[in-house]
Amino acid sequence: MTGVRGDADDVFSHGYVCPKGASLGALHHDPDRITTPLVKRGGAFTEVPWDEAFEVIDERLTSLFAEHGRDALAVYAGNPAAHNLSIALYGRALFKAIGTKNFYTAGTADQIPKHYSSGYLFGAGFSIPVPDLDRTEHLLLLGANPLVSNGSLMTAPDVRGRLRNIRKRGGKIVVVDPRRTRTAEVADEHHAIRPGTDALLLFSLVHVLFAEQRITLGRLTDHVNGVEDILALAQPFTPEAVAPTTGIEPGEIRRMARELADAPRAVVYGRMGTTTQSFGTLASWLVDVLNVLTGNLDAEGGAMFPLAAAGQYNSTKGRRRPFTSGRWRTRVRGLPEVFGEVPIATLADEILTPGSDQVRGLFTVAGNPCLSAPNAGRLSEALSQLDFMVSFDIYLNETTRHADVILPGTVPLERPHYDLSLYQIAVRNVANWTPATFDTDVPQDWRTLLRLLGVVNGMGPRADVDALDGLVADEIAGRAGLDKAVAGEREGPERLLDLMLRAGPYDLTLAELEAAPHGIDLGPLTSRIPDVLCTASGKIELAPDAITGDVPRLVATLDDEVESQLVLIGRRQLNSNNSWMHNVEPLVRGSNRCTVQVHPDDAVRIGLVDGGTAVVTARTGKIELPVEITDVVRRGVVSIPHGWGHDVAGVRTAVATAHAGANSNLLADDLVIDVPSGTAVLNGIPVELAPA
Ligand SMILES: Nc1nc2c(c(=O)[nH]1)N[C@H]1C(S)=C(S)[C@@H](COP(=O)(O)OP(=O)(O)OC[C@H]3O[C@@H](n4cnc5c(=O)[nH]c(N)nc54)[C@H](O)[C@@H]3O)O[C@H]1N2
Ligand SMILES: Nc1nc2c(c(=O)[nH]1)N[C@H]1C(S)=C(S)[C@@H](COP(=O)(O)OP(=O)(O)OC[C@H]3O[C@@H](n4cnc5c(=O)[nH]c(N)nc54)[C@H](O)[C@@H]3O)O[C@H]1N2
Ligand SMILES: [Mo]
Repeated sequence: MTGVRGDADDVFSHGYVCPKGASLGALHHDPDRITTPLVKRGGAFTEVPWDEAFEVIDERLTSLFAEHGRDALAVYAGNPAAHNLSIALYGRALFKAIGTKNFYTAGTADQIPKHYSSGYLFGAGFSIPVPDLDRTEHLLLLGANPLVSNGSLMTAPDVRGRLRNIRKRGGKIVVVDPRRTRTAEVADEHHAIRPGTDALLLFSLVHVLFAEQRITLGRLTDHVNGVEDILALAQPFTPEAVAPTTGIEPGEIRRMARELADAPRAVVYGRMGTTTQSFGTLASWLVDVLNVLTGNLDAEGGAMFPLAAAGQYNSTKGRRRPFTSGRWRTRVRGLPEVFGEVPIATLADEILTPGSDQVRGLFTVAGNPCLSAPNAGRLSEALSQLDFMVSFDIYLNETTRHADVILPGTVPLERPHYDLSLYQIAVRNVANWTPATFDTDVPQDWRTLLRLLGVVNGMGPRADVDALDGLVADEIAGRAGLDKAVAGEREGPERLLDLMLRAGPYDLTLAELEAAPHGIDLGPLTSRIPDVLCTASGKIELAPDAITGDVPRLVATLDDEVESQLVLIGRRQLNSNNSWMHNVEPLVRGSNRCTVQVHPDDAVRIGLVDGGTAVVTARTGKIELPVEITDVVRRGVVSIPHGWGHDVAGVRTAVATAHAGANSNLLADDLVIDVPSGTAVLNGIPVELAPA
């Protein structure tokens, strides 16, 4: 292996590659990676053959189910699970077979409010309109830092180039963020909003549009219900009313609204900073309310619905069930299911609170909630009390150290790749298949997952994986009205993807993708309304009760005294990917450091010095870390990146441990959530700072 480079001929990236992509080789060769199953005996892990690992799992899971039922096993699927074809396809089958109500994912510490609002507005949780970056002339971006994150719920390689082109076309970029991020630095305008107040700002923009008669539904006119309701709901949110809380002047708010309305092609886009905050659902919803009211939804240069080549619910033929949530609730806190997932903010409650249906076992799949979930200290304590835990992962880390069995997964270069989820939110319709680069002794992930499926289906530790694979393929083929035989000799995810491509809107086959190693360009985004809508009415439901029911909670914040309390926000780093790439040496050099950024005025008041150490305290915990004094953060706001805090006992990540940092999620409060969706609030956490 000599190196990883971008592919200049790629139809989408044109050769752009981020530092983490460039480090896939180093990840592949990481000596700390787990490649043999580990079983914990007498408190220590030993390497065992695969058969033995499955025997242990079979014995322990079978008795757990027999004694306590299926809900006693919780599942947590992390972020990499969403970008792994085997896990996306076979994980789904496995989780369904487990049949637990306690299904958790990283999504409830991330984007679930957007699925929730899209679900109710457009009828499907994955009908998320994305900014048509390549044609827009006005981008209002809130709580996102695509220059570092490379775009999220907006798949767009080389965001920097695409944003530069907006300005070259004479367009404008406006960033709303409590931090002056890299994205803010390349924008025309930056508004340092007070954390957690975006819904107020967005509602005020709506208010101004109505007050100044700037609503233009255009071709959406016949496809929208509820516009009158929005007019009524927006009444309290005058620019004057929201200015003290948001920290943005009324004149500025009016100007922002006018420029948004006047731009020929404009789009509002919000991400992490708007979802993982107290009003995540309302902010996510209002982003699209603005896109609708300005006539920019489903229009070129506005917010458009991608048409992916495979696996997209809103382009499935036949009957589509409108989105709903809250079909079940969690036992302890009564939090709603969304998308079949329940909030990670309450997993510790379910483990630690005695009673029937108590969670006693856990299966983690490519997740590290001991660093990524709120009140991570309590969660870690809870995991140590489980009867049984299995992790499917590539490292022995902060979370998997609690497991009884760790099953190793492949790393990206050892498996083929087609990103089912990212293409559903891409700024251009493309399809690209990447075969595996290396052979490996680690079984392909789908084989491991099917073996687990055999265990949970009571077929023992040596189920016939190929027979199970045939059944999964039958189901996918059946749903698409195909016979699995059309996929020929293929097996595993290749067969499933081939079937899904054939059933998709472009009638592609995997063979066609294989013949196009640089990808297939399916063209710019196109208008999809009304076909894309899956609501019962067949229209956009602009003011559904499931969302507007939370407006009174927002109205109440208008009377809040603007507090002088410091609040904590996060910070993504170019060389990090959440928690797990810190064991890759080239990525933890230099600027990639876990510091608390403090505004100079706050530093003086508190008595902090640059390079000194601060103690940061919140309701749930306390951490110590180096101080970085900088005016990139707003006064009253401090920023700490998440995914650090590797200095715990029993991990096998030498590089990460040597660059440990502190775990910011010891400070995030599990009791503070976005109410409609139950999503964790990871931004705007009240904290105290003091010199160490
Ligand atoms: N305070 C704060 N907290 C946050 C966030 C924040 O901004 N601030 N961001 C949130 C967001 S957006 C997310 S998505 C979550 C992420 O939350 P998680 O998904 O829980 O955390 P990751 O750090 O992505 O952990 C990924 C795990 O998968 C393993 N892994 C990596 N690659 C593979 C693979 O190919 N196969 C297998 N089997 N395992 C693999 C890693 O070893 C690691 O254990 O964190 C959330 N937490
Ligand atoms: N390099 C790198 N890239 C990544 C990741 C990574 O860890 N590292 N993680 C990946 C993952 S899992 C995800 S989900 C995406 C996330 O992608 P993004 O959402 O684009 O990335 P973030 O840096 O989390 O951006 C959130 C921004 O919100 C701001 N913010 C905080 N609170 C508020 C608020 O109340 N209001 C407003 N308006 N802004 C606020 C923060 O200052 C921050 O700039 O990135 C992905 N890409
Ligand atoms: Mo994420």
